Amino acid sequence: MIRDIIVYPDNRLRKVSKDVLKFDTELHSLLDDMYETMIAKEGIGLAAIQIGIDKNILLINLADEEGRQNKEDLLEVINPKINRLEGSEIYQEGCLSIPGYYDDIKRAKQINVEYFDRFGKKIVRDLDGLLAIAMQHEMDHLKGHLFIEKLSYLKRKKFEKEWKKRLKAGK
Ligand code: QAP
Ligand code: CO
Repeated sequence: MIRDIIVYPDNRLRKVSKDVLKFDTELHSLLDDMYETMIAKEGIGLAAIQIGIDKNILLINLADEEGRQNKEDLLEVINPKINRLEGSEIYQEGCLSIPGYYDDIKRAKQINVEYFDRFGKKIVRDLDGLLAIAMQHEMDHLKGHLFIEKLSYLKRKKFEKEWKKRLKAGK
């Protein structure tokens, strides 16, 4: 089932998500709904809170060299923790909850993360490139944070002004 995406400045996006305790069929159907929603909205990453579920769950599905998203590449990430952050890198980010806005954001270049898959199996991985960026972006959602919070004061003011104008115009 495709769910609605919560859009900025909805306060639900500020909630801190909680750990998943049961790796059951209910979790599996939530993961399936998240995947369907992310693909339908043309996203490469989605956190559960973006559909109003305050659980530590996120998906990442990057495109391959041909620009296609393959389900075999899907990462289902439950209760993630970052063990190590290294280096830094700037990338132009976007977010399904802030449609149409993109800006350069600085994050760690390489990370070591641990998380659980849908069966409760523990995974430990080193990530770099877009995968590392996406993981940090999505993990921020689990703490109630959005990428626009990392903008400079002036850029944030400009964003807020443009966003208000857009909301007023009913878009
Ligand atoms: C997070 O972002 C991310 O504005 C995932 O109109 C960001 O899937 C991962 C999207 C940067 C890696 C790098 C954004 C779709 C999708 C929009 C997304 C829009 C339609 C964003
Ligand atoms: Co996002």
